[in-house]
Amino acid sequence: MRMPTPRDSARIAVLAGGIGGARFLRGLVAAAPDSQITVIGNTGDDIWIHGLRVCPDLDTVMYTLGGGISQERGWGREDETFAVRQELAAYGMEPTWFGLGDRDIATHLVRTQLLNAGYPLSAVTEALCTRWQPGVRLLPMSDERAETHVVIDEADGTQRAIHFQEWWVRHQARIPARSFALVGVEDAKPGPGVIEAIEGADIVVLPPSNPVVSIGTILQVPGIREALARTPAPVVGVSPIIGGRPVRGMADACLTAIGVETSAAAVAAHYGARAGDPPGLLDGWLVDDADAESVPGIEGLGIVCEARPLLMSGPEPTREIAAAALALAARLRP
Ligand code: FO1
Repeated sequence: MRMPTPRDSARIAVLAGGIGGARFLRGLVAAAPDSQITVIGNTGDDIWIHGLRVCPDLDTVMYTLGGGISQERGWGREDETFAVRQELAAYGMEPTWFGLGDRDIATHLVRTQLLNAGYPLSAVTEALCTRWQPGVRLLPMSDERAETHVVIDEADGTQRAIHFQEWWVRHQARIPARSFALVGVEDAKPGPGVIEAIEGADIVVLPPSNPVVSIGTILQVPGIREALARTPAPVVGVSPIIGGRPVRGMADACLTAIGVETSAAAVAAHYGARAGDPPGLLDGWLVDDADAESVPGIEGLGIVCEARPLLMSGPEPTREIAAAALALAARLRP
């Protein structure tokens, strides 16, 4: 069944993280080809590696929508080689646990040179997207540096903060996270165009990205949560949790760390209802059929909720999920 797509060129704002968010965006572009989609990308995962500035979530969106992504990994480039990584390891250059592909390094060299020349990350991202033509406007959540760190317990009982990438990649999120800290966020401002994109949107979508270290990170940038509360656009979210488990990634480890149960209903409650007191984020929420029994409870929070298949098992199912999110937003439009 083909869902209705917005006739006019709707302005859609999407807060997106890495792999799940990028995959959803591919479906959204297909579901609303005439819309103007602005992606507010998470930069809390960003890291300096071997003197290069790496922006994993911005690159995953850019490569995925621009056709350069490694389908197998979900990050980095297709047809990739890792000769430089092997040479760095031969020199004993740490970190060896974070692998930069040879093609991917070109992106980081361009980004690092432009940043060193004084261009803000937003301008650099726009320049990189000129090559990739992702078909959306990709805006960093902030031009200022704010990196996610993870507080973990040391063997001797003390606590230490490590960079998110070390926790995520080196330790595969297996060390329990005590808390997350977005270092520097208090001095960060929303990037150029971010507030305007949210306030001027016809629809705002929270895709099935990690609610803690992707969407949660974006929400910590001063001003963004307030803009979401002000926008006249309906805010619709897509659950990243199906049947009590994250579809991909380690969102469960992140949710546990902040005391939120790993369920579609708990994430909806965590985001909160815009109609709630205090007001939260959501007007609408999509859950998978596996979680259909939680629909009444979520509606009881003041969030309009629908159950449908949410597994992004290919381009067509993903387009249908995105179309369902737009249809739910159309139902909610004031
Ligand atoms: N993930 C890994 O599991 N191992 C890696 O060596 C790795 C390298 C890497 C390089 C560039 C990049 O953009 C992403 C990379 N990632 C790697 C994925 C990255 O940790 C995640 O994409 C996000 O940070 C989480 O969404």
